[in-house]
Amino acid sequence: MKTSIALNQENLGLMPSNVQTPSYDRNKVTTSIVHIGVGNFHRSHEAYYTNELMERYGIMDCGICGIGLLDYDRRIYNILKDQDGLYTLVIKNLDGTRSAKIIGSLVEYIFAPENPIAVIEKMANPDIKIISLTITEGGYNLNEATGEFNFSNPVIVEDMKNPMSPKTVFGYLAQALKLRKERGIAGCTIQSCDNIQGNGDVAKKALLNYVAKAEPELQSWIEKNVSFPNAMVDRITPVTVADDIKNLQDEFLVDDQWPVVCEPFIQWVIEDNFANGRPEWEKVGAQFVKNVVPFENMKLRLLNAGHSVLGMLGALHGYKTIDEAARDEDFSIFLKAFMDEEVTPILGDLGDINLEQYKQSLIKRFQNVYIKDIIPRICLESSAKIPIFLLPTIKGQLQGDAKIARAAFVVAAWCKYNDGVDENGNSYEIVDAMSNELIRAAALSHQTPIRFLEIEAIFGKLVSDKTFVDAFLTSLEMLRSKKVKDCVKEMNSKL
Ligand code: CS2
Repeated sequence: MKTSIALNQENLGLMPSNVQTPSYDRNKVTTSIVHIGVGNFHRSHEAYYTNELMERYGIMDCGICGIGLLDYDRRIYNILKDQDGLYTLVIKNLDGTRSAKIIGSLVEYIFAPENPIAVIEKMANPDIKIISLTITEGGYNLNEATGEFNFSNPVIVEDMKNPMSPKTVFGYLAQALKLRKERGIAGCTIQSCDNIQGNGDVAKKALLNYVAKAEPELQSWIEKNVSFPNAMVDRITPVTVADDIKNLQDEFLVDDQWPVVCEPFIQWVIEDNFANGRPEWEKVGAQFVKNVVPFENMKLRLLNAGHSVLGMLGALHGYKTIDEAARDEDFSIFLKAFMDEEVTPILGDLGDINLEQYKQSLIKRFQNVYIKDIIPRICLESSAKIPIFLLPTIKGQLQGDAKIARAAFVVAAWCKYNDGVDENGNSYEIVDAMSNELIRAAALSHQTPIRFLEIEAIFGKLVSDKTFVDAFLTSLEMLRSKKVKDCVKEMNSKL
């Protein structure tokens, strides 16, 4: 058996021919993008597109400097240090074939807890034109129901007190932009890559809210010199598991401590609103448009909500991965009907997008057996996801013909999910910033079902909408008296 080759710059030339390696000279790459949150998604998406620009067009001035803000990021920092910023992207096709590509666009990395000043200086550096973010849906620190910035969050309180050693993205951005202003450096683009409707607008709102209190004199400078394009981002990127590392060693002889696996599909639709220039990502497939809202609506409410549908129902049933749930005929009929009858009518004008094709392709993507996207990844942080992915559909439908039975059923399944045990008696952890509140509300809902909808930061005024409350109560009662699959079968046959 051949031994695998440790991934680093020096060994690139030793990689077998079935591994694609950067053919460009990484020493010539200059950095103009700072990215906060170098998780798997950034590495399968923005860093991939940028690598393609370097590889296919020799465009070398768009190197990325990754930033890790959380203690948790220490691991990726150490690994990228060992691997000279290189990592492998393994694309798993629907027919079981896979390709391995080494990505070279990540050329620097700073671990913020060890060197906050270096991070502030890097973001303020005149060469940096874009600061991009994948900080998760919950990372914008806004109350889901009221949209208000949460100043009582202890890390925000700390950042206000110690501006030069920030902990949050807002603390860092405020100090870096302040330096840019003081030094007469041009503004930049803050580019959110998170799954949020109007992600650029949300990033802007959160930052301006923070700055209004922390650095009030900076507000008008930001308004004039910084842009916040909205974007729809898409590529299903599961958690990396030990088998992925081993398969990469066995099949491609690459010894990578943290490769990224993903599906072949990729999409990035971006509002063309960049304050200080941008890479020509359109050359490698990104779409620049005037209005990204229809694309966001479609993706968040069909793909992300679709994931939550399969995640919640699948978790109760005891499935482990999304593909298992998506290949369950009862669940996939339910999902397609949810998409057709509850989401499609309120998507509005989507121009020349073929929606039927999009929905069919989503179901195929969910069913990709090689992806093995684990259900806990989908269900984690649902308190930040459901209000973005699912509740807008319910609110939209309540303004129209009020078809919400399936969406309300998923909310009820989420309530039951917070009991922390599936229908086979196996318990699981509720990983959520609001886990205490969710678990408490779910427990109370056994006696008084409406308690779950009284979580104001999630449901806001929906708790007083009779149509929604009735649909939720009916679903929860059904889910507490029979198995989720029987409920779904019944709904599939009746509705
Ligand atoms: C998922 C997303 O987090 C989730 O619940 O729906 O991570 C999804 O896989 C991506 O947005 C796909 O583009």
